[in-house]
Amino acid sequence: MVYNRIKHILPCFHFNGRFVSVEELTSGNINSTYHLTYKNGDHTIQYTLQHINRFVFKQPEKVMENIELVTAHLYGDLLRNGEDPTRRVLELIPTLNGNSLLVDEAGDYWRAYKFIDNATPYNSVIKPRHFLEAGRAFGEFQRRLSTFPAERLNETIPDFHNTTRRFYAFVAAIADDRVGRVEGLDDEIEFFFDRRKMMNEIVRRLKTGELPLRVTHNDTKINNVLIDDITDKALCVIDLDTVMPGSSLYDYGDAIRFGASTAAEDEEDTSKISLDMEKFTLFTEGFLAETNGFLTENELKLLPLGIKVITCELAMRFLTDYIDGDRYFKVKSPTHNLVRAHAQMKLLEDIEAKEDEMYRILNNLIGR
Ligand code: ADP
Ligand code: GN1
Ligand code: MG
Repeated sequence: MVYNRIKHILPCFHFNGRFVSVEELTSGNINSTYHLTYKNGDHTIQYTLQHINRFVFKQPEKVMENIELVTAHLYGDLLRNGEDPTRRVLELIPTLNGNSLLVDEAGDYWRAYKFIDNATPYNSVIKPRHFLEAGRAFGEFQRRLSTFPAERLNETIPDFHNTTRRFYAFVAAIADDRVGRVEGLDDEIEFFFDRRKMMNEIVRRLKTGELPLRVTHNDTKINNVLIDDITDKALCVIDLDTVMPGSSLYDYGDAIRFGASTAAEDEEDTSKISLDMEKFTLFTEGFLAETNGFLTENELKLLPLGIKVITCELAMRFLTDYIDGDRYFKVKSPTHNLVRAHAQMKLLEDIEAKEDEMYRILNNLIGR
């Protein structure tokens, strides 16, 4: 029962009122999230309680430090610009000791936020307008954080989007073959070896300074934006665990990879998977509306490279985890990571085929 997993945690946070119910939210691949409902008289108050995955986040204190800094900056920036921060920024709930992080007796790490209600994190684009809004939201996130010094943030997962390092990890997993899954994967392995040079294209430009290091979200799936149920406008960017110094190309690219695909990230029937160019255009419009003023010319003109590199990176991460015995991503079956890898490989092939068209559309939008 879900309640039994969290009941020892509830008295440790400043939750207001009487506990009523808990529901597990299962959309994420890493942490466990619980939606809590409390009542104070007639007043209903909701929270999210999250159990932090220690295999992925080795130093949860550093993750929370980043989240505290970033949410405070976003809150201040909204106020400074005369905007109401209510429901626009994640709000941490402190523990009774006044910390943002709780360590329980088993050594597990927990944190809680105020739940933003009457808003939906979509797993796929149902109304096209939502994707334009998502583009705007992730662009706005970068714009507001462009005045935050990136060096003040901890690198909570070192080399998170260092695709070149990810390739080395992939090669090491093949060599280890921990669970005997490498046999029969020749085509998949060749697929990534063939793209080895392309994978280095963003890392190389970050090193030469051709692309700047920025404060980025690093996990820009559309379900990490809450859309207001009444106005259909983007309200708040959530899931701030991976906010770190990074490249704007990855944030832009990952959002398109996930949201502009015609099928789910783990679709088994790869014939259903392609890149929807209308959705690509919508997101790009929203993103540019917020970022055209401050992204450098290099960043703007290279945005589609982000889509290609991040899709390749994630496909390879899924295959690496499959070879490694499913230690990183939550899986629903022993082949789930392989299915995910195949889906992202198919999407990448379609992205490669549409590359020229993407640059053409982007250039038109930039020039408008
Ligand atoms: P994960 O890393 O597992 O994706 P998220 O932080 O995105 O974790 O949270 C998982 C889900 O919990 C989200 O998709 C959303 O449905 C819900 N959620 C998380 N925080 C909030 C919040 N403050 N308000 C409303 N819903 C939230
Ligand atoms: C993980 O937890 P979630 O679902 O938001 C992963 C991302 C991947 C994503 C793929 C910390 O994100 O990098 O792109 O799965 N997060 C981490 O769905 O590795
Ligand atoms: Mg999420």
